[in-house]
Amino acid sequence: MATTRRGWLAGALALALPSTALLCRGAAAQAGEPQVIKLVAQRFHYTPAEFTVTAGRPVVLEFTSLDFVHGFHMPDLKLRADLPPGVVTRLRFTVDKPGAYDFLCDNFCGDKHEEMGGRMVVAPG
Ligand SMILES: [Cu+2]
Repeated sequence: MATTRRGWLAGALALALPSTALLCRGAAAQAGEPQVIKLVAQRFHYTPAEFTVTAGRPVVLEFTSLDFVHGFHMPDLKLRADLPPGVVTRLRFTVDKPGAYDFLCDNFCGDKHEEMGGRMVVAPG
């Protein structure tokens, strides 16, 4: 796990270093730092159900499930993960294209399972 994390950090740094031009743009100085979004999964919703990230910057979604192995699935980005309770599950990615990306629970979790979903908004960088 630690090796994977270091590998990912090295990759993020390798991507960030050539973009020194961005450092001249104030807030964009953090272009290589991940945007960490904490999400809680619980029958039958994600909290927050909607959140916003910035295009072109790494995103880390940190999930905690309170009650069930929910399934996070964002079809348009081909992202998915099982979310077992009791552990933090992380998904790392970068989205270059601004827009709205819906997500849902794809592990049947009960009578309102079909309502369990949300939306990630990607704002222009
Ligand atoms: Cu669910």
